[in-house]
Amino acid sequence: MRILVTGGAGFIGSNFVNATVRERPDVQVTVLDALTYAGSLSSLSAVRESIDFVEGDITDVDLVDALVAESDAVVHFAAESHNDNSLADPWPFLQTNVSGTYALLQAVRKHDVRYHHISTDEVYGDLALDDPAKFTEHTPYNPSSPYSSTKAASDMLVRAWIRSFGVRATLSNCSNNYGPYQHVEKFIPRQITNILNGVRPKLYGAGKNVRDWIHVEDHNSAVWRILESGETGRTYLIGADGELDNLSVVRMILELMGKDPDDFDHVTDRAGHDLRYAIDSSTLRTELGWEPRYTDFRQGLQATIDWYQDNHTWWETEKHDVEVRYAAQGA
Ligand code: NAD
Ligand code: TDX
Repeated sequence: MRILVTGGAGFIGSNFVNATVRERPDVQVTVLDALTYAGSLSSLSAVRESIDFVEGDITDVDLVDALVAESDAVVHFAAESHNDNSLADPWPFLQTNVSGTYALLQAVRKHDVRYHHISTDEVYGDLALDDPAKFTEHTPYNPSSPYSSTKAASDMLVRAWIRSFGVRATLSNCSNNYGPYQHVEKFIPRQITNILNGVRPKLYGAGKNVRDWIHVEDHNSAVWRILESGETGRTYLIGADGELDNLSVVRMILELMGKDPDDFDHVTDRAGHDLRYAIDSSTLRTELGWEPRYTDFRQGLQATIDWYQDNHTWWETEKHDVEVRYAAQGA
């Protein structure tokens, strides 16, 4: 089987490629990645000899067409992925998330190639803090940010290409991932690397916002399960029942790193900040028999802290640029 992985040098994509090469010797992987600020070839160093790597943009229709023509399946991770960046400059989000997905859909349609679309729970908007409800496959789309609205738009394109052109596609909407190789702009790695640099963690607002954390390896095992056993045309929600408010996460990171749990700063809140995300993944569990393996968040967080501690060179350069950008926003 030959699979094309877009965004394979990013956080989730590189973990997917590393796991695939490790666990599935029968799969030949080609990565297509533009190596934006968020992509790094060093995340693929362990498997570099076993894969084909193409540096290129998913909006390049000729390149995408040629690569899709040679593939049995496409797993589409590539995206502009950070909400704060989408507030500062939405345009790259429109180009990559919407036009890039369009280019891929046209190519899989033309060559009749199986397609899996990676999306987010943020397309559903947010839930109230005191609402026991969770997102399901039937929750109406209601995105809040430029990032989530472009992800919602890309999901809509996939659904239309399934219905109108019979494209053999599945979609998955996953909750917040954590684990190794996550860019230091994101919440958990930002706080870990702040502490490693002797800087206090930065919490947006009061820290009451809730995210539903899942280890990246569990997200990727679900993607493989859907790719192999999912029904085309369907959307699957991926989550591991990991709801926690941001304040608790910051305090846990500080404690695990041997610091005073109150040793953090409150900074300017994100505009339009979604309150709570929560995923009901029962369909994936009952129909496809998937279960997460990382059920102890504290343990997964400790392993993630250890990874950042042991891999300074992976994040040091980006860290400086990211903090300059945050400082300009008062965050
Ligand atoms: P990331 O920002 O770490 O990585 C994105 C990758 O895509 C990078 O390697 C980047 O170079 C590449 N890329 C960006 N624009 C490109 C373009 N025009 N052409 C080719 N490559 C391009 O993102 P991530 O956190 O790994 O997210 C991967 C996917 O998972 C995204 O689709 C995101 O919406 C989705 N998702 C992420 C999370 C999360 O918690 N991180 C949760 C649910 C869904
Ligand atoms: O310094 C910070 N302080 C802080 O309190 C940062 C960077 C974030 N936060 C808060 C904002 C959120 O409530 O932490 C929470 C998590 O923030 P992010 O890591 O930016 O993630 P989020 O906005 O929830 O989106 C993530 O999950 C869904 C990914 O970035 C998306 O790509 C994915 O779709």
